[in-house]
Amino acid sequence: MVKTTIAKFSVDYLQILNEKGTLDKKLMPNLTKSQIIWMYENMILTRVVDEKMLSMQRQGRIGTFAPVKGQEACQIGIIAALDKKDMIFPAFRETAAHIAFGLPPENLFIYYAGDERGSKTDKNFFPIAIPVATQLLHAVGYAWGAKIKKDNVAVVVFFGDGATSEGDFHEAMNFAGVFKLPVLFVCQNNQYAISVPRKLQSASETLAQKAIAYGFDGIQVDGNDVFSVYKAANDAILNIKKGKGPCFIECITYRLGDHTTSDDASKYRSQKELQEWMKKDPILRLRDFIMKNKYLSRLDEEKLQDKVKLQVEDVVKKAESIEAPNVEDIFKYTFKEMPWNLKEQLDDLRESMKDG
Ligand SMILES: Cc1ncc(C[n+]2csc(CCOP(=O)(O)OP(=O)(O)O)c2C)c(N)n1
Repeated sequence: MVKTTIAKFSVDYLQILNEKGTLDKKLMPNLTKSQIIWMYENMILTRVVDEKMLSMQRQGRIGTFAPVKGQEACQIGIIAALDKKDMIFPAFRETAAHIAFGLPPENLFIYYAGDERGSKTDKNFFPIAIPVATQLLHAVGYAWGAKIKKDNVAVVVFFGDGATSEGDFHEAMNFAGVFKLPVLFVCQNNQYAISVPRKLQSASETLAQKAIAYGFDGIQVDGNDVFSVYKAANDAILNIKKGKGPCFIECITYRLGDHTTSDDASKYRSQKELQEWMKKDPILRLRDFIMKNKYLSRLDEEKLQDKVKLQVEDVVKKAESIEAPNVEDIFKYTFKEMPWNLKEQLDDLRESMKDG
């Protein structure tokens, strides 16, 4: 009998600015002061939008909403490494990615108020995907098309730790690996899929290692350190654009808020655990770095916070001032030709609206 090791694998973990504020200068990517301030501004803008959404949901002005608090660095670090020609496939918690990629923030308020027009954009950003992991197949299909057309773009797909248990995830990873597709898989491991903790999601030591089984690289990064996320994304995007195939980034992070506005995370997470992660808040970490390096004075930073708050008030005004959508839209866009039963219901609706 012959027994030899035919393959060995390892998974790297990347952290550049740690929770104590110590910077690993050797690993620090080349970022200008204005790029770092751009990251910070987008992070605080996202935080204010998130808080506003929560209060508006409680007032009945928008519907169910999934807060992103705590995950801003995972998304903004990725977006910072992209080009406008690249294509993004979000899940339902990608508020930071939406804002940083330059989509109007008011679209989010419009969408969450139940108006599909909030999904319309001329940017390369797919509509929000509520069914878990479906967007991975859309992304891979798009990437396959891009490869056939020889478009030099990267396709980025965001998803959570829970999505890695879906068949769609494995099918997407397999096709991406086999056809060496230009896809960056961004798994935001925020430790929970609603109430299911990460350790019950998968027996794998890391989620990043799942990429290895499909024939490409996976790396784990500190998802609350925007510099680590940016560096991993930038390296991956360079390789993707050289035609080297897909990459998987597992961002270790934490959802500081509830799963959605219909959830109460205190039922399944301890206050102590939450407090520990609050200390690792990605915004606090970047703010400390910015202040320590005197990129902004205390006054400039306060002014920036005020500017962002006013901006969000304007955004909400804009979102709430658009004309209501046509009720008849409910009946359109699902079938090429409207079936008889929908036609009947549409006629009933028209009649009832005539009555007043
Ligand atoms: C196919 C499908 N199954 C179940 C659900 C209900 N659901 C919504 S979010 C969620 C958990 C998702 O967890 P994860 O992928 O880790 O993302 P996170 O919510 O943590 O961002 C579930 C089960 C759904 N939306 N789609």
